[in-house]
Amino acid sequence: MTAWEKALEAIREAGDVVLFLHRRPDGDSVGSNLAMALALLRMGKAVKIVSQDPVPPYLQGLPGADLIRAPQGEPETFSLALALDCADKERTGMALPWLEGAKRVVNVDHHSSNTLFGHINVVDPAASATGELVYRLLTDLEVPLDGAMAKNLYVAILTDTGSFSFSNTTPWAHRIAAHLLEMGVRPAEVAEEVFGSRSEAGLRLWGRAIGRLQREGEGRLVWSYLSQEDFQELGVDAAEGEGIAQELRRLEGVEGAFFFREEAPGLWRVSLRSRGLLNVAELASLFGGGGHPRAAGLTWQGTLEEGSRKLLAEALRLLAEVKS
Ligand SMILES: [Mn+2]
Repeated sequence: MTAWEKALEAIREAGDVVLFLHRRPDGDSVGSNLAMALALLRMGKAVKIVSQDPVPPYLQGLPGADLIRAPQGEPETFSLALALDCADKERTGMALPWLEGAKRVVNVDHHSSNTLFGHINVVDPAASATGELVYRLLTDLEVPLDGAMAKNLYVAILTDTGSFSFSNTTPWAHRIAAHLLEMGVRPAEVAEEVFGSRSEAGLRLWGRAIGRLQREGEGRLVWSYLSQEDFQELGVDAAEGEGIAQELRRLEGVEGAFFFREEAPGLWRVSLRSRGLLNVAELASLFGGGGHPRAAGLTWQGTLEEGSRKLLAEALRLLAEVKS
């Protein structure tokens, strides 16, 4: 039996299932889990979704979002823990005891860095989003898709592919999206709901990061930062800083973009983005980080001055190697 068949069997057999949003949940995490939860309910199972962090406002309107609970009190025991879009089990945060207490753990994900922490692991890095894997699971489970499930799956794929613009956008992502539109998903409405509105404080936060951008290496590198003070003064949480590195990367003539976000005093989370020439996965690995060639991340402990200086120097060195 393949892992895929074992996963199908484990889902069919379980009477009660616990699902998990990963920390700082994104559209793929929320959409995949809600679609799966609604399908499991349809199959007559008891379902709970636990999440350490709240669902960000732009995803709170998704059908089924009211099923999501904080992992409070004694962890309950479930016959099946189904982890979706979690590269490692620690991504479940404070909900981890709920996963570890389950009789069986099925791990479904598309991150190539997945640690295969489940009893059954279905990891497909070729999938554009975990939502794509959930779509295929529901098809094989013969659960009739309804409009609510379709919308959740669409949001999962839409957000993880950067609105069908990232290099993970495959013919399959489009084929599935086409089917979801046939199920009644209205793309203009979904885009308006998910991307259409943002808080003034969030926009001002972006203004700060963009206002202080700096360029190096004849403009081929760009970087900026937000300190803890910035987030505190504007009263916004870290999620509002998502996407800034990607925005910086759009700047004309830029090969690499780096965005430093201070997570704790002197502890910086750094997002690295490349237009293709600079391998940011390689760059990040020099600092103990990792990721994909065009999108990677690392953690820097120390001053911003030293961190940015070292990162830019290594980036310039890698770029010089590419040229020669
Ligand atoms: Mn994902």
